[in-house]
Amino acid sequence: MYTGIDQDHVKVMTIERHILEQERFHPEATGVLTSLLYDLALAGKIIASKTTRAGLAEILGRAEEVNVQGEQVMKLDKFADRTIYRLNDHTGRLAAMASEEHADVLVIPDRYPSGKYVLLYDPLDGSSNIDCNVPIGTIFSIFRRKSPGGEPASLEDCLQPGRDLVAAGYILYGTSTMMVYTTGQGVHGFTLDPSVGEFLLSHPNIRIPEKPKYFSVNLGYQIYWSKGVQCFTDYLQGKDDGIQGLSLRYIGSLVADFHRNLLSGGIFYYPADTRDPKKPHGKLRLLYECAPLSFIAEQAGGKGSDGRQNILDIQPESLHQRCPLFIGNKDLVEKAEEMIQRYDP
Ligand code: P6P
Repeated sequence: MYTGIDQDHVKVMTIERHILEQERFHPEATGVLTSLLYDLALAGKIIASKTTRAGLAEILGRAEEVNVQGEQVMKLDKFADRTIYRLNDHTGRLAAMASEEHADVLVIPDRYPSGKYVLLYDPLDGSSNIDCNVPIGTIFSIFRRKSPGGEPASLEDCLQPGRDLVAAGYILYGTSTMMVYTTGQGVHGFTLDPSVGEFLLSHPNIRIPEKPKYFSVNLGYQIYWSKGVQCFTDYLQGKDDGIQGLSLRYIGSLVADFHRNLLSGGIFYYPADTRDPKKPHGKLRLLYECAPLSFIAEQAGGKGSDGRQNILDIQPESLHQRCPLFIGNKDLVEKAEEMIQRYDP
C-alpha cells in the first residue's frame, strides 16, 4: 500500500513508468498505446482538479443541456467529456472516439493524423451524484481499429466484443483519485499524490479476494426483477441455504461500487427491469461500462456476465447498447447465471 514518498523502503513507481514497463509484454508495441494511457492519466488529473471543487458555484449545477441518453448534462460531465476529447483528438494515436455524451462516433477530423486505436469512454459516470459529493468515475475502453488505415474510421471500428479490448480502465474521483487499468497483464491501481501531481503505484496486481464481503444492487427495484434474479438475491441474503454474512453496500455510482468489490470481494449487479420499457436490458452500457469493467474483473480473477453469457463475448450491435450486468467474484457471478438458467428459461 502506498504510504508516501518519504518512506525510503517504498519503491516509487509512477503510472508513466509502469505503463512503459508494461510495454515490454507487447513485443509489437510501438509506444502508441503507452502514450494513449499517459494521456488518459493526464485527463484524470485535469478532471480531478475540478471534481475536488465541484461544490463551488462555477461547476455545480446543471448545464441546461440534455445528452443523447435524455439525461440532464451536468457541467462537470461536459468538462470531463471535452477534456478527454481535446487531449486525444490531435495526437495521431486514435482513428475515432465514442462517448456516452455523444450519439455518434467521433471520427478524428481530417486536419489531424488518424491513428490505429479507438477510444470509447464514459467521461463521468455517476454524475447525478455530484451534488451530494458521492465518488464518480471515468471509464474507458481501447480497441485497435479494424478498418484499414488511411480511410476514415467507422462505427464497426467501435462495435467490437470485449475479448478484443487492448486496454481498459477507470479513474475514480473519491476520497482520493485513483486510476486502475489493465492491458491484459493484470490489474494495477495508482493513487494520485496531489502534492507532486503524479499517479503513484499503490495497488499492484489487484486480485479480487476469494471470500466476498459485499453485494451491491438497488433493492428498490427488486419487485421488477425476474424470478431467477429474485432467487439469487435471496441466496445472497442467506435464505434457503444461501451464503451467510454478506453486507449490502450500494452507493449508486458504478465505479465506486465496482472498485470496492474489486478490492474487498463481492458482486455488483444491475439486472434487467421488467417494469420499465426503457430498461428491458438494464441501465448500464455495454461498450464503455460493462465491457471494460468485465475485462478488469477477469484480469483480477473475477468475471462479468449479462446473466447468461460472459460480457466479453457479446458482439455489440449499437454504440449505446445496454446490457444487464453481474460482475465481481466469479463464483457469485456463476451462481447468478445458474439461478437465471434454472428459473428464467
Ligand atoms: P440506479 C449512475 O447514474 C449509474 O449510471 C451508475 O453509475 C450506477 O451504478 C447506476 O446508474 C445507479 O442506477 O437506478 O440504481 O440509481
